[in-house]
Amino acid sequence: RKIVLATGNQGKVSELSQLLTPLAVNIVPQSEFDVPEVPETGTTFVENAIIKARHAAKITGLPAIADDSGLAVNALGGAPGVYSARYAGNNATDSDNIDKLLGALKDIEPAKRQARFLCVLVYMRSSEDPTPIICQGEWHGTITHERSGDSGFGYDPVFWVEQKQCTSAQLSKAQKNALSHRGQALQQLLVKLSTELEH
Ligand code: ITT
Repeated sequence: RKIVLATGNQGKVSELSQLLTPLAVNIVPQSEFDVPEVPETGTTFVENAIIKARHAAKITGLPAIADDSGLAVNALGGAPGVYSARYAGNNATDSDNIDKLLGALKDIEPAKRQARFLCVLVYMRSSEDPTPIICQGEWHGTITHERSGDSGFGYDPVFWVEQKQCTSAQLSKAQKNALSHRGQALQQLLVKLSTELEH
């Protein structure tokens, strides 16, 4: 049995693959198929995850899992939110986005730099699935003034994890998955999928 992982983000593929190994299915990254990018026109993580999962399921004819996620910063009224990947523009790199974020928070004192990562995972059995499985996770932290660490992806180098006294880019993949928004959503999805795939 095969499920396509509907993401073009290698950081997500790496984290998701690690936790999905217990499932008795073959998780195939979207890069192994010809899946063109689809415009993420939704205004919520749920809408965008459904758009991506439906698109991949339609093109491959396989069930699909998609991840829509982002960073919501309190002092910025929840921005960049669903626009996290394109915060500094359409072709922005992770580093451009971090520069923009640190600039926007330049004058914000340490006690007011709270943020959270959000993740929605969607599983669609087919492109027409009327009851997709939807799981969510949330991870609280604060935004540092400088980058530290080189693991992970996206905003990890500036996301301070109080419990570990380091940024999320200084955690191993397993440590990050045990705490993160994506890890939490994935734990829930794993429970639901393992029951469903037994039948
Ligand atoms: P796909 O749509 O192909 O999955 P994407 O990177 O465009 O890849 P999103 O639209 O969901 O995905 O954007 C998510 C962005 O949020 C991502 O590019 C990072 O900048 C940020 N982000 C999400 N999860 C993160 C994490 O665990 N660590 C750091 N940054 C994260």
